[in-house]
Amino acid sequence: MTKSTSQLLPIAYSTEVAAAKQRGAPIVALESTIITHGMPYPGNIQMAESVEQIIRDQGAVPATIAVIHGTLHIGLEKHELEALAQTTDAMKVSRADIAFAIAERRTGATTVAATMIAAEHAGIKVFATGGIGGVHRGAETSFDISADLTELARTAVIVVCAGAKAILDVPKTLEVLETNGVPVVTFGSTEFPAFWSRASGLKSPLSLNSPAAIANFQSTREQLGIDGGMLIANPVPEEDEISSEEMEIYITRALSHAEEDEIAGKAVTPYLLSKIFDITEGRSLETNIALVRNNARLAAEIAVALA
Ligand code: PSU
Ligand code: MN
Repeated sequence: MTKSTSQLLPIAYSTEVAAAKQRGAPIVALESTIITHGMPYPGNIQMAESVEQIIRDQGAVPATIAVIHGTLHIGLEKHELEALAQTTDAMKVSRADIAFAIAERRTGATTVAATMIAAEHAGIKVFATGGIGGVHRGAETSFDISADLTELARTAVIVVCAGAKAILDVPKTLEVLETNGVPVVTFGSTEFPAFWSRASGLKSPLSLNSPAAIANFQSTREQLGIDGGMLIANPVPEEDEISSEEMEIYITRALSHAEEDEIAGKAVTPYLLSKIFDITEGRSLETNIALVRNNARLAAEIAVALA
């Protein structure tokens, strides 16, 4: 195993990613908060490994990103991925704290925002995840708006997700993205998807039907000198979805638990995901895994089209 470590920043590329960079092969970034804070073990490692394989099968190279004992990893070796999946005390690092985790030699899993920062630093243009953070319900009093949204506005990475989770205020999430000039493109549909469900009842601001068209749109933005990223929403496959009517019942229940337990800040998203997992007896996790796999496939196709 050869690792290249830069003198300035403790950064390590996996063998596979280092080789891909050298030959200019397409690379797809993957986040790690979904592994440590989004899913229980061992479902999380099964998801992470199968998602990496899907990217390889499409002719691209996966780069799961995390901070391990203060080193920023761009791509994880198999044993590192397995160890991270079993870590119970990893920090959840976003823009505010990714440098803190490195400076203080900590282990941290990167959110969408922090993964975008690391991907751009490593020259990776496409990133696949499950769902992005957004404007939380009740944000008018809590001010809880994910740093993922402002990151999309400033960092030039294409993020492929399954929409915004219905635990959020989805209309307000779309408003904030629009204010920040982030293109929101739904793949193959005119309706913006809601993570576990294909329907949100909201029209997608933009729609495109092929990876080549998405790559061409991004190239055109670059030619115009427009910086920042874009959000690709990829609806969960029909056979894996849970309808929005059914999800709303579970979400309402999870939200009332969160209120009783006075959950706030960074803990909100992981808390709601695990409550919904319990309420649906694991069915939400199956849908979550299916949609991440679906997003990895599309992200790899976009990365290949860009290369
Ligand atoms: N989507 C998932 N599971 C997750 C997340 C998203 O299916 O765990 C994580 C992502 O890392 C996202 C983060 O960036 O939740 C958003 O957290 P917050 O709302 O605290 O910004
Ligand atoms: Mn938040």
